[in-house]
Amino acid sequence: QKRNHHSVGIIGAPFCKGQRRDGVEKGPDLIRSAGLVEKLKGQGCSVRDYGNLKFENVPDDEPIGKVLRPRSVGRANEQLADAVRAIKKDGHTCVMLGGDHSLAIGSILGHAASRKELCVVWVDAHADINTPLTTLTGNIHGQPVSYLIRELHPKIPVMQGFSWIKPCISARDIIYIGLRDVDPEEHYILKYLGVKFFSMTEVDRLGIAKVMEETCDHIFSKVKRPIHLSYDIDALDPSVSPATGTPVVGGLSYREGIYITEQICQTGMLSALDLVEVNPKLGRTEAEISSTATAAVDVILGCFGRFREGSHAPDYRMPTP
Ligand code: 4U7
Ligand code: MN
Ligand code: MN
Ligand code: MN
Repeated sequence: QKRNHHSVGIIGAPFCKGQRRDGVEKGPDLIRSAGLVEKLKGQGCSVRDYGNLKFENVPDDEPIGKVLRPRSVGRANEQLADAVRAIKKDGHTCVMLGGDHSLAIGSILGHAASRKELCVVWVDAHADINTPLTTLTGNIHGQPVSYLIRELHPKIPVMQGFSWIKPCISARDIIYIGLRDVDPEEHYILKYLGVKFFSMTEVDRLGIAKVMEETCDHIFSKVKRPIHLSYDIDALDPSVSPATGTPVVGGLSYREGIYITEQICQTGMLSALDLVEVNPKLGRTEAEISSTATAAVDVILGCFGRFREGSHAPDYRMPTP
């Protein structure tokens, strides 16, 4: 375990149109106001905050089939992809603060523009792999993965706002942790493609340590490669992070959620991180809002070298009397 010299670039994406509940666009500012930048600097990271994106309003954004607000989601992700590409070009590990999980489309595509060989670790209660034709809700935050996987490309209809999107990963390049609310159509897709996943059942059976060992074996089976960690706060149990749009009981404990980040950090390969689905408006009390914000910040800190055992500067010397 060596001392931090992470260089972090933060981009806020106050976007909510990938789902129906407002408030998730307030996620980036809530996470910042819980002290993210100061705490990252306090643990030795250099940080550049690129601020929040300003998303254009797309008028007349009628549904296409079941899919809701496709042009707004498509355009927002195009803007985000450009921003992430620029942050990677500047040499940072990119942290995207959402916003809803539809933003993973732009974040991963922007990342892949410079790191073609990337792999994705998707930490979520949900698989987010519905296609526009399997979705029951029409919400694009339940679909982002389907647009990114090459093997699913023949199953994706052409949609306005999405023509710039070219899939950038194979089914073997993504791994899930924390699943516990998967639609039947999504379960079929996971099995049909042979996608690797650790649902909460595997977390229970193996324990989080073995899950992370096997995760690293899987993603680094040939060579070590850049990791895109897409972390939906609803992966954590709602007792830890209640202020989110689609909470599901029986989630990761705070400790399991943080352990994942410590292990990803220790690979030395984290190249981009999404922290999404924090919705301050869905906290029923101030305590619920602040525990969700704290969990989000702690997930990010864990990704950048915070170890629970503590740490010290290599040049530290004890005071002598
Ligand atoms: B999240 C759902 F039907 N599968 O498609 C859907 F249960 O980004 C949920 O993981 C999607 O929060 C959840 O709408 C999206 C539903
Ligand atoms: Mn999600
Ligand atoms: Mn989810
Ligand atoms: Mn959710």
